[in-house]
Amino acid sequence: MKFMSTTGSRRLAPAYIAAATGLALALSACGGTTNTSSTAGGGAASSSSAAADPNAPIKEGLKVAFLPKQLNNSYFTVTDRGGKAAVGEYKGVFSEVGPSEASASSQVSYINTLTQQGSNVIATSANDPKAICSALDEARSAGAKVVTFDSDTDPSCRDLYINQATAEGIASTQIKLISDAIGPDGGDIAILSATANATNQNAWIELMKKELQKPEYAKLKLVATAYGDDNAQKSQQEVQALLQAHPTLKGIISPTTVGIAAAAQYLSGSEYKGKVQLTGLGFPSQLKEFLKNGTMKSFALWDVEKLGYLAAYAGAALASGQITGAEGQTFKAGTLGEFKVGPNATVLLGEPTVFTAANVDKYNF
Ligand code: RAM
Repeated sequence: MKFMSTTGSRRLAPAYIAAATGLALALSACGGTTNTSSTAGGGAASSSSAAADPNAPIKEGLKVAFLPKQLNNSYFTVTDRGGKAAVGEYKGVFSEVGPSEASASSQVSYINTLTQQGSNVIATSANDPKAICSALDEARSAGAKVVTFDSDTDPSCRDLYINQATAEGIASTQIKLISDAIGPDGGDIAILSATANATNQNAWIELMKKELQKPEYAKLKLVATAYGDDNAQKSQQEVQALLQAHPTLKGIISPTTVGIAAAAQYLSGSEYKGKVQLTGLGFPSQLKEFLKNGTMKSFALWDVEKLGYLAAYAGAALASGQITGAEGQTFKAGTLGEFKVGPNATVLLGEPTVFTAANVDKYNF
């Protein structure tokens, strides 16, 4: 898979992320308003073959629903906060629904309900590439536009995928970080992932395996992949099991905000602190103490709030006829500016940022 930036030369570095929390400013206008969108529905949404009109105004009163992998995961609290801010800006009606655990088909019943309620936009991070496809097909037949963000479905099941950063960049960054943390002697490493079906984590794992084949990583050996299901307790149990089963383990990569926080917590209070390295994808606010107490040296993430904000604007652009999802079309995402649709109906947010003890205090998400 290849993802392309809209804004080609747009290089989004730490400063870009630093502005993230500014979005919170826009929160007040949204959500609670019972600005019911009785007319915003089916009309434009069902005109699948209509040409895109980049100058079409965003319709008022669009019903925009965010359906995360699971509700009790702070990653999605932040994406959905960004989504809510965007929906408030364009005077839509925001809602958030979702399961309490991230199993493959746990989102299906929520999609069905949203379809019945006449949602105009469903923005979802998929727990499985296929399990929600027929429910999404029904939603689209009923006139909804479907935007995936964070974790994609099969591309045929949605109108657009908002990618947080290229999968290749996310994978190579994590391998580089674990390699640097362990040092030139290398050794055995393991991955602590989220759920076994997650499209995003599985894509990154495949690309990390590919990256490990490069000569510079010849001394790193991936010995196991475990799944903590984005559940803190299970993630910690999996870390313990990895350490017991692989006494030679030198490092763990956890490409999930839930997994990495649980692993850091466990390692920090154990004999392995500073001996078994840990990196992956996590929130600066949750992990800074572990950078400072010697449990971790670095980790990465992207601007989570802006991911939700962009997804909400992309959904509105689709539902208002500004774009249809064809490559090369452009739309404006509020304060983030203009984005272009890349290949495979994908829009790219930016690039991952690496956090270390030296820069982590600059970030407050
Ligand atoms: C977890 C989820 C999410 C992933 C982040 C990095 O919160 O699994 O899908 O993108 O981690």
